Order: sequence, then structure tokens, then C-alpha cells
Amino acid sequence: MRLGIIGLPNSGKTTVFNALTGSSYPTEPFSSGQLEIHTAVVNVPDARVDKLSEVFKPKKTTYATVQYTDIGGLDKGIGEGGLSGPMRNELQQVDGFVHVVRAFADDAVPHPYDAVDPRRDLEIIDNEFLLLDLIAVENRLARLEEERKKGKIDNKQQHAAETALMERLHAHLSDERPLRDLDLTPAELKSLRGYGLLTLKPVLVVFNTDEAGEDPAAGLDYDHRKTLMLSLRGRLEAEIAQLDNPEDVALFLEEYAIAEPSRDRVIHLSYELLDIISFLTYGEDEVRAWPLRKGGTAVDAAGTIHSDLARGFIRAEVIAFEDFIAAGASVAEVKARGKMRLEGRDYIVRDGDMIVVRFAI
Ligand SMILES: Nc1nc2c(ncn2[C@@H]2O[C@H](COP(=O)(O)OP(=O)(O)OP(=O)(O)O)[C@@H](O)[C@H]2O)c(=O)[nH]1
Ligand SMILES: [Mg+2]
Repeated sequence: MRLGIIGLPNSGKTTVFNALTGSSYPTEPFSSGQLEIHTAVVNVPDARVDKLSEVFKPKKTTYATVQYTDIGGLDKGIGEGGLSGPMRNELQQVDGFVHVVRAFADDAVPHPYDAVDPRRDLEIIDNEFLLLDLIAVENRLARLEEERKKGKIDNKQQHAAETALMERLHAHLSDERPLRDLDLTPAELKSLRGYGLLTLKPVLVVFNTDEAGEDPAAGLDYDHRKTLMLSLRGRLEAEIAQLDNPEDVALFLEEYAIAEPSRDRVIHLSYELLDIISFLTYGEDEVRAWPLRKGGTAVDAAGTIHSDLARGFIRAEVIAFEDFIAAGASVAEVKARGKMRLEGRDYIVRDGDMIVVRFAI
């Protein structure tokens, strides 16, 4: 799972990236407009994993991860001007976006459009993405038309269905609405996978502010599906992420009256945004959280661990994490209470399920 951090020049993308990943890439008020890409892998904080690790004392503890890519170089006009190949690749390949919007006022940091205006800035990038998708859809429609004219259609039904779908997308985009707001069937979504359509991807909007308590998201009319919003103090958060010592972090939080760093919240929202849950495996060797798409089955979970486990799947022993805690964090006690379930391959896995896969190959 990878999220691309996007936004206008000087909005604080690299600052937010540093805050999330604990990296220390330089953030400069004048570096704008360059294609610049950094990626880092981040552990998803999970108190359940901490607890299991404490109980089982495994050799290894592994958290689920999310990747963040800081994609510098987006600005007004990229839609019309066309994207460079590397930029296109980055944008198309990520699973979703973290859209950083400037909400801090600071004369030392020039704003590309002079005044701080989160609503407008949000729209600038959104409009570029709408235009890029519109161009992609128009290109595809032109191709389909060409095939029709030349009588080069292998499968008439498929050709007609695709043309109809592309026309629907076109109408929706022409209305200046992102594709993630459109009702699409799983089959339609699947058929669109290869196009890397940008407005189809989920978005976490992050307002980068300086003020405690300020919420630029409040009162903002931005009602889209697969869209979440939050505000954070980017520069402060990036400074916190550089501290190694938990006591220093605590002091810092107190001084600036921050209840908890936003980092964890952003990471959790990223997970939620991508419709992912975690299931857990446990034992003396390893305690681990694994990501699974919401709605995934026991056999999907098995396949996430290893393809052999999916192939030879017999049953899954499942314990809900809460039942484990309620039973005094003892597997024997969970069993004694009849709270360990044996589930078949089609069982829909829930967030926090502790799973042992029985298999034979
Ligand atoms: N006052 C204030 N300044 C910030 C904040 N976040 C970022 N900055 C400053 O804004 C400038 C730009 O920050 P970056 O993180 O480099 O912004 P960016 O979006 O990565 O910029 P480009 O990659 O050049 O487009 C730097 O001088 C930062 O220190 C903030 O929350 N408050
Ligand atoms: Mg940057």
C-alpha cells in the first residue's frame, strides 16, 4: 500500500512526509516546482501487536506497514502541459493520495498564489487531476472510435460496453466531479485498473496549519466519497518526529498543548482510507499484523501469509482480540471458554482477528 503526498509548491509536503516517516529531507521555501520523489515505509502503530508481543515474547515483532511517497513538482497547468513520464508513473501507481493543503500564514514562505486560501488550493490540484482524467478518457474514446471505423473489433459486445462506460466517465468528469463519486460496479472498476485514473483514487486531505485548535476543514463544503480530512501542525509534527527520546516528546507535546502527535492518526486514517484491516498472527517466533482488504476471507488471509497456506488451506483457528484480552490473555483460557472458532475458507476476516491457519500440502 502506497500513498502519494501531493499538493501545491510550498504547501508543506516534504514537511508532512518527514513528520510521518521520521525522515529529515530538507524543506526549503524556494525549492518549488522540481520533480522530486522520496519514499519511506512506516509501521502502522498497533496497540494489539504491542500487547501480543508482551504476552508471547516472540523473537520478532512485525507491524503492518504503509508507504508514503513525497511527490514534488505538481502545480497549476500540469494538466494542460502534460505530465512527464516519471511523474505520471508515480501518480498512477499509488493506491491513494495525501493531499497537503497550506493553511499556515508565514511571510517567510512565499505562497505560489500570493494569499493563503485552502479552498482554492484544494481545487487547483483537483482541477488538474480532473483534466488529466478527462484527457485519458478522451484518448481512449478516440481509440475505440478508430477501431470501430476500421472495423477492427474483436468482440462487439465488449467494445460497446467499454464505449458506454467511457462515455459515462466523460460526462461525469465534464461535470467537474471526481470519478470516486461515481457508482461503478466491481467489474467496471476492475476494467479501469489499467488506466491509472487519478480522481478515482481515495484522498486524505491534510490541512497544514500553524495554529492550535484551528480547523480549516470546518465549514468547508468538500463532500466526496473515499475522502477523509484532518488538520495538523506540520512543522511542529516534523520536529517531534526527529526526537528519539519519549521524554523529550512528552515535554514538547506539553509545551505546545498537543494531545498526541497527529502522525499516528494520519497513518490510521491512511489505512482506513484504503479500506484495509489488520489480522494478527502470534507465537514464540513472531507476532505480526498483516494487512488485508476489507471483506477479505480466511483463505485470502492465508494467502497473504504464504501462497502455500492458501493452496493447502483446511481451516482457520480464529480468536477475536477482545476475547483474548477478556480471557486474561491466555489462549488456553480462550479455548476453555469456547471462544476459539474454527472457520472455513469463506469466513470474512474481521479487524483484530488472531488467526492460525491449518493447512496441508
Ligand atoms: N510556518 C510554517 N511553515 C511551514 C509549515 N510547514 C512547512 N513550512 C515551511 O514551508 C516551506 C516549504 O515546506 P516544504 O515541506 O518544503 O513544502 P513542499 O510542499 O515540500 O514544497 P515543494 O516540494 O518545494 O513544493 C519550508 O520553509 C517549511 O519550513 C508549517 O506548518 N508552518
Ligand atoms: Mg517538497
